[in-house]
Amino acid sequence: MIEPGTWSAAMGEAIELAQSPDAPHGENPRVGCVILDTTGAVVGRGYHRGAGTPHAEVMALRDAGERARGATAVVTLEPCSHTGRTGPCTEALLAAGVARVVFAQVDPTSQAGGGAELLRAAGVDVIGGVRSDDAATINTAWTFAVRTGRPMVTWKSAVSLDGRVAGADGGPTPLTGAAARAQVHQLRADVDAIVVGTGTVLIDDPALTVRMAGHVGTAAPLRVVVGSRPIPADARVLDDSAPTLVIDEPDPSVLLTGLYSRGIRHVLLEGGPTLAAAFLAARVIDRIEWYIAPVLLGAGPVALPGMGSDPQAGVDVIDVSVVGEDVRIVGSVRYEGSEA
Ligand code: AOF
Ligand code: ZN
Repeated sequence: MIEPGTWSAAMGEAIELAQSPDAPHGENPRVGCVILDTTGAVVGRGYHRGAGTPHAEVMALRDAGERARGATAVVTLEPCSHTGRTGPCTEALLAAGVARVVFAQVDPTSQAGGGAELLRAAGVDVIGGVRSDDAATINTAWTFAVRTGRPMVTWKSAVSLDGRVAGADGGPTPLTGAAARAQVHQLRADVDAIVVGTGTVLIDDPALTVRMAGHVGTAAPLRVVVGSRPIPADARVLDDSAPTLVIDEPDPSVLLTGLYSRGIRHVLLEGGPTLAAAFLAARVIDRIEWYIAPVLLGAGPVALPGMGSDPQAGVDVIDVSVVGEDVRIVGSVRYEGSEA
């Protein structure tokens, strides 16, 4: 007899597996699975390594082999019921003779959802919603994106105490310290695309790559340069260290829908003020991760140029921390007149 508490602990292990260093963010969710025999012992473990590779359930079933018969599969996401790049996990679980499926997050996609009902109809004991909040945090951006049909957008900016992003000449001004810069590389490593305007490329010439000691190389984020101004052929963003998309698309919503169809689920908006204003006006900035540097510039462009209207967004603060000498604010954006 397996005590219900066993599922919570096993789900904890499945959640850990889902976040393995070589489990990428991106088009597919991160998913972990463990198989427990009738005594509650773990006899199989698996996790998903990205689009096109076997799902977590299949990996765990392979690991368990014959021991999966009569066993309990504990998985962070409802097993899929569809044939996508791989076959349905519901079928794999049934074929292996699994007696019970315990899952956390309901599959929010219309293509793959409904696995729980299918398994129940086939006589499997199915229990959903176990540690679903914990499991959902593994795939916040993916879940948001599949629900809305566009990637989640996190706006990163670094400003002086007086809200400016550059000095009087508008040229590149290093504002934040080394600790904040290191965090930004971690942030880049966690997204699928980094978006800047042509102005940022012309002024700052950023490489927009992940440069981080010990970074386990999942796919480098796509670099996206938006705007109509030509950029020089020797711009660092055009080097061969990561793929780059240069696109003249003035409507942020259209841009984002296009990125979604390329498998992008989380976008990091890194600049500059003109592009940020366009995204804010289109109400597509979802999160902010801002750094405030302890310097008073006194002159120079501010993070958002005048938008000709009252403020239209509030920020629900999730976290405030001191990073080296800088202050970091993480929050989710709430638009006036929108629900929730
Ligand atoms: C995963 N990994 O471990 C599970 C997933 O294109 P496919 O065939 O890889 O299917 C992707 C969908 O399958 C995904 O959006 C999700 O709804 C479901 N479950 N996906 O990538 C997994 N269990
Ligand atoms: Zn599946």
